[in-house]
Amino acid sequence: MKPLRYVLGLLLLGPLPGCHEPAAHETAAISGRYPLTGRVVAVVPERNALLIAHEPITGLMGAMTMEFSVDATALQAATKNARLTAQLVHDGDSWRLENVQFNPSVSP
Ligand SMILES: [Cu+2]
Repeated sequence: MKPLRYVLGLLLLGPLPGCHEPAAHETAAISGRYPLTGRVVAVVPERNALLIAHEPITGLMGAMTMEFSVDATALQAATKNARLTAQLVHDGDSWRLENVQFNPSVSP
């Protein structure tokens, strides 16, 4: 019996490093963009990354806390506990956020 989320992952995306078991190597190069909403848990400047507690991403992964690469502008603007929206970009085997918008006024 396969969990529903595993089946959805196969249909829509394929393997997700750190989130699911790799299912098919040939899908690793598929790129995609997904809207992401979450909260900054920590700023990780040594890896140009933010540790983010993100909400479920339909067809991709459930809610969890994980690191995403961001550009220098987003890194400098980020503050702990800030709410944010962004585009999650899956490019090959890298995961990064683009169009990061911080919304500190939005209640958690
Ligand atoms: Cu995740």
